[in-house]
Amino acid sequence: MNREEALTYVQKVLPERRYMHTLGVVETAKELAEKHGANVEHAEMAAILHDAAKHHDRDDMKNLLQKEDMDQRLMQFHHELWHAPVGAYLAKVTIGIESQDVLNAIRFHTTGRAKMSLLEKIIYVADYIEPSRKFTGVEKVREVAYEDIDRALSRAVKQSILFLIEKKQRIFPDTLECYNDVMLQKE
Ligand code: DGI
Ligand code: FE
Ligand code: FE
Ligand code: FE
Repeated sequence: MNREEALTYVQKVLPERRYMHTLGVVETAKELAEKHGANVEHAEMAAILHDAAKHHDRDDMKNLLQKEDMDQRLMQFHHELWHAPVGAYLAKVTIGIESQDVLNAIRFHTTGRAKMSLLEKIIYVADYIEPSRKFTGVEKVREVAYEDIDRALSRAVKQSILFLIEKKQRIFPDTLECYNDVMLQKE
């Protein structure tokens, strides 16, 4: 599928609000990719598809997680985390995306991970700062995203973990490994 077809696909499977969020991530990811010298077409495709599985049937996601040999630790964590790897699966199988970097950017957009590629960082940060995001601390990440993607990632990951602790949610190992990795660089 080309970008138009991929957009039509996600428009069909997502409610209006989530589709608007997706369009915000697309614009932000393209700007960040241009600014930081990443592949703009890859950034656009990953952004279009990043939340493709957000409203996928929960039982079906559970089946796919088992059948398709995804990270089995996900089963013990909040189902909110499942849409990222299932989205990568749909991008590969249904949409026909071949770039492993694009598939990884979708797969790790929720938790992050250690040693993220530039494209993975861009999608993670764009998802966090796109124009319709209003939560506390978003400005702190927006401020630096166009100058220093690593600092933006580091701020976003820190704030996400603090938010999860406040909500008494468990933290997935990839999220913690992402935090430990970004803390190697100085704020
Ligand atoms: O799909 P979006 O709403 O655009 O954003 P997202 O995919 O980045 O995050 C979805 C939710 O996942 C968000 O409320 C935070 C949550 N999340 C991220 N990392 C973890 C997590 N939830 C748990 N329980 N554990 C994590 O490590
Ligand atoms: Fe998401
Ligand atoms: Fe996110
Ligand atoms: Fe999103």
